[in-house]
Amino acid sequence: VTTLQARSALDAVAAPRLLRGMFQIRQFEEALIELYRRNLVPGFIHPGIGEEAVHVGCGDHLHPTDHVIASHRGHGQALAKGADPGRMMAEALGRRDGLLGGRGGSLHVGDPTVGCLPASPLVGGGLAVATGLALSHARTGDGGVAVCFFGDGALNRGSFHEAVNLAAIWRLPVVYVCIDNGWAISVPRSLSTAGSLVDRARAYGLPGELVDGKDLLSCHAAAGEAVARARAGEGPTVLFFDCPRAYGHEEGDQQAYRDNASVEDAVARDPIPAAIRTFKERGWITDAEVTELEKAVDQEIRDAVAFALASPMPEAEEALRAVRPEQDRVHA
Ligand SMILES: Cc1ncc(C[n+]2csc(CCOP(=O)(O)OP(=O)(O)O)c2C)c(N)n1
Ligand SMILES: [Mg+2]
Repeated sequence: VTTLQARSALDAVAAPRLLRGMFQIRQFEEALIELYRRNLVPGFIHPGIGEEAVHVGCGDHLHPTDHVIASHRGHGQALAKGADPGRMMAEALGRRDGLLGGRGGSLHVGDPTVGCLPASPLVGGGLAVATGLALSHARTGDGGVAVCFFGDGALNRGSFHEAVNLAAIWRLPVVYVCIDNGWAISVPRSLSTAGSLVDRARAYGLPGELVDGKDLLSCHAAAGEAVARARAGEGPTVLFFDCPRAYGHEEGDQQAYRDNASVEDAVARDPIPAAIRTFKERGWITDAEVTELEKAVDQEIRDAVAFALASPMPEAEEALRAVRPEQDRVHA
């Protein structure tokens, strides 16, 4: 795992913005977990607690016209791309004012208006879509970039190899972001994935890097270089973020398959206090400013929850809208 602090371009101006982003994601998910425990959330939720540094480290380099394909652990990925927390909370609750009208729920959060497309229900399903988006950016020459988030569980699907190979041949403007949390539900990576992760990128002639996914400066540096490379027409990068899973696979997962020490180690490597420590050491932020940021985000998330709870359930006939093109339904 490489620490890339020396390569980081973060400074006193950017630091509070990124810290705010991490607070927003953490508080959003904590509020969502609370609503879930009150039985207000249909389906399952997959919190990404402990992955916030990767989300904001990547999102910070993207323009609204760039694209992100979220994974099933995608709340933070979408928020870091600019999704509105209130409409996202409403989406997770299946409400009418949700980002996708309540059709997608937590598993499929996304906001096409800010370039964030929702997760595929298939692990690894976003890889081909992101590659297609990158092809479209390359064809139109608009300078746009696609970023694809996926977990270590997707590394052995054919879609990973097919997508990365084609993107390498065509030098597409895409960044593949593997968040390696060490697990695919209850299967540890050591039982599913052979060989070195970074070698997988090298096999396709691409730069690949294993980055400390709990260190905001490293995440921001690695993502910045990969996005710049893609934007400059120099082709794809595969980034592997080492990010031990600090939470269950889904809310309610007791993790009986895992020893407590590994959970405790992952929880102890919390990226948020670590970033605050670094920022304070460098004189980029004061305790008072941290408290201010946290308070502002707390209010934002309270408002998001209130907005979501006030939103009605969609009408039944809405369920089939946008499932197929309109003419399909006419001729069906
Ligand atoms: C093709 C496919 N196989 C199995 C599943 C069931 N499934 C949902 S999440 C998951 C684990 C994914 O692990 P990983 O990609 O590492 O992401 P993480 O959950 O660790 O963030 C599995 C196996 C699925 N959704 N799609
Ligand atoms: Mg995983």
